[in-house]
Amino acid sequence: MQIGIVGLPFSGKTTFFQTITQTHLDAHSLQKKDANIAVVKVPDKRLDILTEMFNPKRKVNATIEVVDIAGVQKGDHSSSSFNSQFLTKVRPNDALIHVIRSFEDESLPHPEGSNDILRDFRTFEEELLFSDLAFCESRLDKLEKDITKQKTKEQALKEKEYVIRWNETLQNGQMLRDTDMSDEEQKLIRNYQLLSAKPLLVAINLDEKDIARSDEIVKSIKQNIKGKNIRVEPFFAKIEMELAELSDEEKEMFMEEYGLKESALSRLIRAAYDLLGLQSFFTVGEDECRAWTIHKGMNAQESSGVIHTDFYNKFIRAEVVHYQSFIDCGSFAKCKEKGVFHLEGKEYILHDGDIMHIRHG
Ligand SMILES: Nc1nc2c(ncn2[C@@H]2O[C@H](COP(=O)(O)OP(=O)(O)O)[C@@H](O)[C@H]2O)c(=O)[nH]1
Ligand SMILES: [Mg+2]
Repeated sequence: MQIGIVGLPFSGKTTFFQTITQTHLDAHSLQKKDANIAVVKVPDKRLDILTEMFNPKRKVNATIEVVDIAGVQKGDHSSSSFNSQFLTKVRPNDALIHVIRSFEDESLPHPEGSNDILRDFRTFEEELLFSDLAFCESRLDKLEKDITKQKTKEQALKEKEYVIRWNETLQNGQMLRDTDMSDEEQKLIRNYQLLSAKPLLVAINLDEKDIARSDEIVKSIKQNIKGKNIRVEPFFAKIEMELAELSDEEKEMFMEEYGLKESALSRLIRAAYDLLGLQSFFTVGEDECRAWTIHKGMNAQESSGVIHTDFYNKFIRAEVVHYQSFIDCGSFAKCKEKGVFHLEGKEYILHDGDIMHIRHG
């Protein structure tokens, strides 16, 4: 799973990227690290608590890949200003984070001359839409040709129906991420890497002087930015940058002073994870406490395959207890006594936060 950070120059993308890679970098992935791509840990308080209880040798968070993508220039309303180099980097991502600048700095002028969150949001949305429209048009040409050939006719006719519908949606100014789609259609759209279909997290980089007003600002923005696979989250790049330099103890004091409950970066990463339709289940023990990433709706057998293909192939049963029930009971023994521990077959659909032990052959 990979998330691309996009937005206008000087909006705070690289600052955001650097702070998350400093504070949430996965120790296992240090070797992989290069300037623009990093494997980032998905923070999870539940895993922290399980780790405290089991005191294992290792704690392994779920991870997600984040890419810092430069290269959108000033919005040009007449035609697409996404160049091919930019598109090549954006297309493979499963979701996008659009960083929008809302901080003031005279020494660093906004490329459009002033801050305007909704204008920047809409300009970028238009670009995504234009890019997808261009794709649909050229795809339709190609499909028309395929329809004339016996070998490709059947598949092309089926696909054409989809592409015509996407084209209409886009012509109406609607993003593909807002529409209902069958599984087959979603798969096709992912293969084509259409941009307006990707889940979008709008990350507003607020000015630190707006900290007291941040709820109010975000509330009004949210009234204008709505949709199925879109979310708006504020953050303060400058404050996060300062936080990243501090020890844990200093961090706590600093956050209290600003009235912050949680690092915004943790919140943003979790929001992106959720937006991607992902969730976690846990495995626990003396060796390791670990959060595993699965898609919502996956069953016990599919989920066990995320750990190891052998577990998938030789799956017998899963012993499952939900995190909250486990915490309420305090131990596995107590869970068994209270009957909250349950034995499940391969069809069992996992819940976010299930603790699972797999029995296999
Ligand atoms: N004052 C202020 N400066 C910021 C903030 N976020 C980023 N900057 C500065 O703005 C400049 C551009 O940020 P950068 O993250 O490189 O933007 P990018 O072009 O989107 O990657 C850098 O000098 C940052 O230190 C912020 O919230 N407040
Ligand atoms: Mg940058």
